[in-house]
Amino acid sequence: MENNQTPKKRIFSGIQPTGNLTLGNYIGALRNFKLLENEYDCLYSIVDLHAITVRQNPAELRKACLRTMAIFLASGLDPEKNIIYFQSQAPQHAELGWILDCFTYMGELSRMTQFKDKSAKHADNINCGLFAYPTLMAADILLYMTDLVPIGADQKQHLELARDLAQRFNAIYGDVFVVPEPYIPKVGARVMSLQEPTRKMSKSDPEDTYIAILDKPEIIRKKMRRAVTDSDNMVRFDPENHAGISNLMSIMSALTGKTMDEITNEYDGRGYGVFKDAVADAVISVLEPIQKEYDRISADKAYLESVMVDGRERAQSIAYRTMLKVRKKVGLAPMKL
Ligand code: ATP
Ligand code: LTN
Repeated sequence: MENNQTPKKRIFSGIQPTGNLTLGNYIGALRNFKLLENEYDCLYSIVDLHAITVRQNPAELRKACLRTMAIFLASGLDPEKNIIYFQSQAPQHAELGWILDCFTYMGELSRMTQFKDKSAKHADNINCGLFAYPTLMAADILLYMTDLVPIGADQKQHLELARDLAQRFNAIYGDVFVVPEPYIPKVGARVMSLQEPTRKMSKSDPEDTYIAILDKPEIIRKKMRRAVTDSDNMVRFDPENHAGISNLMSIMSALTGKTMDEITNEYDGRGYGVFKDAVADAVISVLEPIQKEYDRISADKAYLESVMVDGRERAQSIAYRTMLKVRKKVGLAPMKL
């Protein structure tokens, strides 16, 4: 880089390798990653340490890790422009996570909506990792001196904690961490479940509630047709009172760029069947090319491995420098006397 250029801002985001990535993950996160790669210095992590906060089948998790990496690449992310890597392969995440735990109050973590939701869902396994999930997420972000964090609206509360922790740490030890800002898309920040449209679409919910990025066209059409809507056939955007149809409109708008008014003008009065088919067409035309790339990339193990090794080396070299600073500030035993 030439001296007269200001350095690019840094972006960090993570996706858990749990189950099948959904249309929600694509619209709320992945496709925005691609839009940012030229303007920013980006790290995108597959956060497998976060995934084990709920019980996982080891063989499934291993597969899901590789599948997620292949989907990142298939959706167009360039592994040279972006650092794409597995969280657990840069051990500094766990190290900083622990240190930040020592600066986080129980009360702060108890208020987290995701913790409340997930402990209700997994009542037999409310473990300390699930509770401390947000401090590990803060560590992910702060390790890389991140300026901006692209996330869906559901992660805003966690990002607030990362900001609070950065500020708290800096107030004690001087300027160590960059205080990160959220970067939430205007449309599609919260794609809702097809069956319970007042809840977010989530890859750990039952199959029929979400569209997976790898779902074949006939499955997408079937799931769309079964999506919950009202019984009056009106196509109007009113998420409070008509969550189902509004969700389908948001998906349509996010994928085609049409405004809600344009969608209403085009489809109102023509019946939900027609509209649902049109939404299915829009989804299929975005996902089909990604699926083709996915098939190609996931068959090329040598390529996947080279991305994995390169990603972790680049991530570790940044993380290592941050940890030297943090260790020194906190007063941990020096590596050299
Ligand atoms: P899980 O259901 O397994 O907890 P998830 O589907 O919420 O997972 P994550 O890996 O936690 O997926 O999220 C990855 C990214 O995708 C995050 O930035 C998150 O905000 C975004 N995201 C997840 N679900 C949606 C959704 N329904 N709409 C928009 N963005 C979403
Ligand atoms: N908690 C996020 C995934 C995640 C993340 C991150 C996102 C883990 N670490 C750092 C942004 C930045 C989720 O559940 N969606």
